[in-house]
Amino acid sequence: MITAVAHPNIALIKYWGKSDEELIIPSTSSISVTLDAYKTQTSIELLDDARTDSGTLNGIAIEGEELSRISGFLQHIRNISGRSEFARIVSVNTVPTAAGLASSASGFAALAVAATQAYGLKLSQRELSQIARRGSGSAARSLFGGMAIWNAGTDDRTSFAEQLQWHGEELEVIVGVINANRKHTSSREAMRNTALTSPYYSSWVTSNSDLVLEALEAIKSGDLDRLGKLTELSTMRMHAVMMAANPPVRYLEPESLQLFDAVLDLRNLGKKIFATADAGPNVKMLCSAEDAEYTLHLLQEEFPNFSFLKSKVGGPPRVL
Ligand code: 2P0
Repeated sequence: MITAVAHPNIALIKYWGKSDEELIIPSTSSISVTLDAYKTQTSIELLDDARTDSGTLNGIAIEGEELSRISGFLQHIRNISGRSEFARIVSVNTVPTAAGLASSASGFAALAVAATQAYGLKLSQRELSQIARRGSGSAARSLFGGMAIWNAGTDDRTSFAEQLQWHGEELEVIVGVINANRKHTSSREAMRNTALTSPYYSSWVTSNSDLVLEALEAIKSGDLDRLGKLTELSTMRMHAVMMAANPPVRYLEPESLQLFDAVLDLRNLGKKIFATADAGPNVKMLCSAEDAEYTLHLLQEEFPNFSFLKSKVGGPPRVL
């Protein structure tokens, strides 16, 4: 039995839309930071006599569409390894599932690490990220600690994630949980709908690609102010393109916008803090470690009904 632990990541420059749904090739590159908080721990055991894959997630049997997705992912690994045993997996996810807190990123990153090892594959980080990508796009980025870029590429070989070196001050992330319920529309479905129906989709693709290049420069020069503002820009553009889809997709709630406003107020007080939100209402705030404790305290006072959690930047997955 092999057990691996992986962490979620939050997108600074977002991934939203695919150019190839089957291979999960995104229409733009994206950049993320891995969180230390939350984690997924997944164990896998290959069974000589099983006739299907099976498993549990947080103690509940994995069935239906979720099982087909996981089994399809394991089949891809079996095809590469030339082995045929089915597997049993036991996964415990401490990230609230499907609430826009990147549970599928840590989930498929942990499974990719555990399963490739169980099936005896020896892979480079790049190859591992290509495999994780096939489970869930954002999982490719969770194979790295700190910051990572997922290069969009155009095919299976050229679409992979790699490490980025941050040269600035120490960072932390504050997560503001407004609502940890399962989201109304999966990211996969929402991004498909956006690509097919949003009149702004092609502008999103070209403008977000420009933001990736600018963010790479900001990361290289350790410029938190620039990186944070680019993060907010990519966030708002992503939510705008999906709100213009038909039917519209809206993950942000009024409370999410209250937090965005509060972050702006904190910046006006001189604090280095920047807000982002993914496919859910919860708001993640990238901030300088120096300002984290104080800003967390102010946010907790202003919003006693939300729960806040402060996280350091996380490391790569590890095998236990
Ligand atoms: C991201 N999100 O860059 C963006 C921002 C949500 C908003 O990646 O279809 O679960 O499995 O590739 O990775 C969420 O989508 O989608 C996501 P699939 P995934 O983090």
